[in-house]
Amino acid sequence: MSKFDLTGKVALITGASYGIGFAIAKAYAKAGATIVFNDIKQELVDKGIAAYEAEGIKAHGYVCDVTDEDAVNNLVATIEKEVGVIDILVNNAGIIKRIPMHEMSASDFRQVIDVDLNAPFIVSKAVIPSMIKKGHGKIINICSMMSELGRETVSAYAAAKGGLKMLTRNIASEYGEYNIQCNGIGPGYIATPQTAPLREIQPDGERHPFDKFIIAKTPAARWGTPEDLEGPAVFLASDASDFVNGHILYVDGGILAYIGKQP
Ligand code: NAP
Ligand code: GCO
Repeated sequence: MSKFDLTGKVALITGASYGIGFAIAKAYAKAGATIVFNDIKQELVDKGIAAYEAEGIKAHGYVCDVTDEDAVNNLVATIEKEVGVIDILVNNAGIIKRIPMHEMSASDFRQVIDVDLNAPFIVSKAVIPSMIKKGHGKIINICSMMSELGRETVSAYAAAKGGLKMLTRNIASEYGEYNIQCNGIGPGYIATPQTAPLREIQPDGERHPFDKFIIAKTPAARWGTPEDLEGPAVFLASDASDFVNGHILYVDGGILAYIGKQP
């Protein structure tokens, strides 16, 4: 069997009704995995199930707010009963609030940290005991370029994603001996609903200034698509990465390596 085959594996991808999580789940299904996902609202879970069905995928969808520890523990117990022990966890659910730090409320800051950092801790903690019993596991945290770099208005998000990079390394350090590999994927700028405001066509018909900026800063000279993340995600979920641990795989078109094109 190919080292990239996920047949027989149960994969939980959080916040995967659409966007990056949906693309990763599709790729896992194509590689043979059973797909489980959650979202906050039933209507989104229903929409997600329909979207997976349209791709020929029978996904298991559950309503769960990943910041709610009791709800997450119940979710994992329900999945283990109804689907099977989780072999692959992708901590994908995330939010961003673009507010200048001096104008950002502490509650807004805390909300971003809660979803983007505390929740990956909560969900990882919930799945690790069964992974230890089973003798293997894959945890993939969706980090960001902001795990490495900052920019105006994203202080909470960068702090969370920087913390998620180190949580990834710590899970790798603490659970590697149980044959659990924990790695991160650091997407660059990907065209999803989360970045739609940065790509809006301006009233004068021009591209958004930030859109032009990112194109000039990216050697690939384009925004990434969720599909660009499929191969890296399958690699990190498969036997092919059994000796890769604590690594953040940046899928960014080269932006982190590049000073940017002279205007
Ligand atoms: P997105 O389009 O905003 O989707 C985020 C998903 O997470 C949505 O389904 C959302 O559900 C769900 N979610 C949010 N809070 C949740 C909670 N408390 N409990 C459960 N689900 C929750 O984002 P995306 O662009 O696909 O990004 C997915 C991940 O990649 C995020 O962690 C993001 O930080 C990261 N990332 C994105 C980019 C990019 O350029 N797009 C780059 C680097 C990293 P609702 O619709 O109900 O809110
Ligand atoms: C922003 C963007 C970024 C991307 C991504 C980059 O406002 O700068 O939303 O944060 O989402 O995280 O890797």
